[in-house]
Amino acid sequence: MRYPIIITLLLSLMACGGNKDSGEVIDEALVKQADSVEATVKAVCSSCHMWVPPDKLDKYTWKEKVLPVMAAKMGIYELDGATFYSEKNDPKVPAGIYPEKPTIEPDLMRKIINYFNVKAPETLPAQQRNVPIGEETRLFDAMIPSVQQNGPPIATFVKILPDKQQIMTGISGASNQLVVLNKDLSAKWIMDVPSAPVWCDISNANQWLLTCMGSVFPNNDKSGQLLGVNPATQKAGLPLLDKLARPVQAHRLGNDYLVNNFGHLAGDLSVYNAKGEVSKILRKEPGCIRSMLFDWNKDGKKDVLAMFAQGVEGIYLYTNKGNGNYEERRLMQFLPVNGSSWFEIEDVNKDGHPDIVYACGDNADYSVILKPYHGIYIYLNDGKDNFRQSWFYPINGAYRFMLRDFDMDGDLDMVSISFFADYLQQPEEALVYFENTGNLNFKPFRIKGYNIGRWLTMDAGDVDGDGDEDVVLGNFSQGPQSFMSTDDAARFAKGTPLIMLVNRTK
Ligand SMILES: [Ca+2]
Ligand SMILES: [Ca+2]
Ligand SMILES: [Ca+2]
Ligand SMILES: [Ca+2]
Repeated sequence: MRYPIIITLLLSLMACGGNKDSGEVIDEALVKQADSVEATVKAVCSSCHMWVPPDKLDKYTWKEKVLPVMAAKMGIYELDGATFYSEKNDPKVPAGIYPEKPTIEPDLMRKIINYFNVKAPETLPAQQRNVPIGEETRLFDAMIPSVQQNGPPIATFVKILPDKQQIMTGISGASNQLVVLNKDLSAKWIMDVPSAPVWCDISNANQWLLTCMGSVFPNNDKSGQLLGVNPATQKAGLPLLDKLARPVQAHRLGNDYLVNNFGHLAGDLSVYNAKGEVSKILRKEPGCIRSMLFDWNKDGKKDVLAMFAQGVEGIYLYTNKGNGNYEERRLMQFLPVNGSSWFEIEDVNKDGHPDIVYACGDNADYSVILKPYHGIYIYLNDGKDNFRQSWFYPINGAYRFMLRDFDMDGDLDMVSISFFADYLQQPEEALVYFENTGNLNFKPFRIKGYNIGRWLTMDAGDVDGDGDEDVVLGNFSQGPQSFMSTDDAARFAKGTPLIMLVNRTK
């Protein structure tokens, strides 16, 4: 995730440097030095991204994982005998990512390293949950398909087609396929596609837009495609767009296409015309994990909302000014250690102003540790697009959620999944049902099936046509095996590519 985001883990393994001493006594002179350079350190770090207070990561992670990568981004590839990992020799990395010469003095880099070493805690505090994940909900039954993927399941997306009572899923691995299932989870049709299918826009029933990511695992290739799939013939012609940088979503925008080129070190959110040419770059930044069309200012024209999740993390509004012009405004900004993973726009408190529900939990980059600030947040809009946190529930590795009135009592409930759950200590956080109990409070329940797959993708909709909202989950059994046992990993790899949570309300 970022399976898009997923898998930058390789990088973190390669960062190298000193030893892993903990509990070392810090010299008073070093403490003084840290105090004296604080303003400078803030200025250096803030020149590229939102300032991350030292208490957001532990000492070891700062020193051995994050700061070496940051040093390389500032043109410092070696320091005092340590070599810092970079991708500067990859010819596909665009110019300007890695400076030829250091942009700061090596001695300042030493001071930055000392600053975080002095200020950061030995370990992060534990997660604070006011309400534990309670008993198992009786709202859902889990249904498992009879047909299974050859080899470990790698479901790259799931999508419910409620009008047809069908489910679409993407399969990656030895082959890449788009699979359409009937509501009993039997296969209806299967189509080979050139690379991992990760998103499908079905707004035009005669030509679905299928985003194929190229390389799921992080690299600087441009090998993704946008396919036009005819569901009647179950075929796609030549790609509508080709050589895309790890696209993770595309939406139909009139005759144009809005594409999240998630990329890796480089990427963008761009509009392409019908000829396949870029007609507008909305933001030239990698990490656009989620975009949506939404009429934010209620003028009848669809605006674009987009979340970036790599280095610079935030949610941006692109107000549609007509004639293909958009005006950018940042709605929210998040710490680059958050690992932003998903957001939805809902008027949660029904005051007429769209609110933001947000998840963060990607944990495959440079700081693979459990983070007490991972979880799901509700930010209420004051009517002037200022957002105030009104609710937070911590979930390690929170990856996605769907807001629906699952119990049909008139208010929005939520089902969430986590891809980097603390599988060893509290595996039930990988799949949670939050029942809305009023006044913006939610009661968490475990859901049967939380531990039979590694849930990366989900969708909600009425699959079986009985009037209530069902949920489909996709198992991406590969990827970094952090926070899990070998038994867990083996169980996910032997599991089913997807399950359906059949809503029992009706
Ligand atoms: Ca609008
Ligand atoms: Ca609201
Ligand atoms: Ca409800
Ligand atoms: Ca249903």
